[in-house]
Amino acid sequence: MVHCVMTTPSRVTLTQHILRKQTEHPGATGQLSSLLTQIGVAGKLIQAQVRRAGLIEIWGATGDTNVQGETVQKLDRIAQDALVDVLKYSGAVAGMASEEEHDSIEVPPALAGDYIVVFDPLDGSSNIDANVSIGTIFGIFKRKDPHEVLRTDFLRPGREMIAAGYIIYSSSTVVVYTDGTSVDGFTLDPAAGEYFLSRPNIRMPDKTKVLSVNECNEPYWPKWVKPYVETIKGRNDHDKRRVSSRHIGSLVSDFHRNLLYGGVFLYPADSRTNKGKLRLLYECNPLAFIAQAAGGYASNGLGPILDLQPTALHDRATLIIGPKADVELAERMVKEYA
Ligand code: P6P
Repeated sequence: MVHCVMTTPSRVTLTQHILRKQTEHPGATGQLSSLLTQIGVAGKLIQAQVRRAGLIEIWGATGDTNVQGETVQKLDRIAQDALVDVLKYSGAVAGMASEEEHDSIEVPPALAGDYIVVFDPLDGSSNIDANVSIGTIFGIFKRKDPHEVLRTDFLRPGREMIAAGYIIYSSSTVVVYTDGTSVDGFTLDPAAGEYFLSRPNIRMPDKTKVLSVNECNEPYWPKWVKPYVETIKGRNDHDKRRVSSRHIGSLVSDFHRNLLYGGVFLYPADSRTNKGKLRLLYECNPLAFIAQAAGGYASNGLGPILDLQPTALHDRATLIIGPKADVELAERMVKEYA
């Protein structure tokens, strides 16, 4: 009796999934697979520290400030160092840009590979001391020139990304990534030390059930925001609440919930800065790439986030991200209230 081998294991690991995706690209060298797998390793290293934040005195700020002028939390530095080390020695990366570094980081040519990685090592880190879920956000580009890392390797529209994802450190550690075709979620089994496929082919619901915005910024909002928020809230009637407000101030967590349940997140530019707060390269673009692959949409109010041409590594942008119809509604209201 010949036993046929199951074509799909009962529990698909992150690495198995990545390798299966690789078979869809006959010319693939395996570098992207290695890179994505190594990002998963970095996630394990970071979550091991996040899990112990209050226990090994790494809570609280280092007293330093980063290029954004924000207080650097000790976990920020741990996350930054873990990612840089893992990516530098992955054999797949030529250069990287991080929220925590003023300039891009070039990998020594002897170690360099074909890819460019942009990342926020620990988004939401102002919430660390309150034990609110935080996360790593990353985007991956193919390098432009095989012989040198160019400024334009980083300053390019997000649409040129070939993969993007995030890792959330919460009740469990979850990796969500896309190669632009499907968006897939993996949960770390701490007992096995391995990520297993937990949410294959995530699709963003078309209907908005959640609204995520910091309403205390209302005094600084452009004219279109208040009527937009009221329009969304106005869908609730006497006996049925169709939309709930959920905003925990950790972009990656707010986005993950909205991706699964159907929700709009917005952080508009405000009159204090005339710029948005969120960073284009390593916050807005990766999440916009994921939203698009899941059937959603992300805009700066005037057009797709993914079409924006960055002028500097730490550019900021207005972000409206969620079900396509309600992001497009925001774009119409921006025009109407201009
Ligand atoms: P505000 C966290 O510091 C962060 O960068 C995002 O994760 C989050 O969405 C945003 O800032 C919250 O900003 O101004 O509402 O506190």
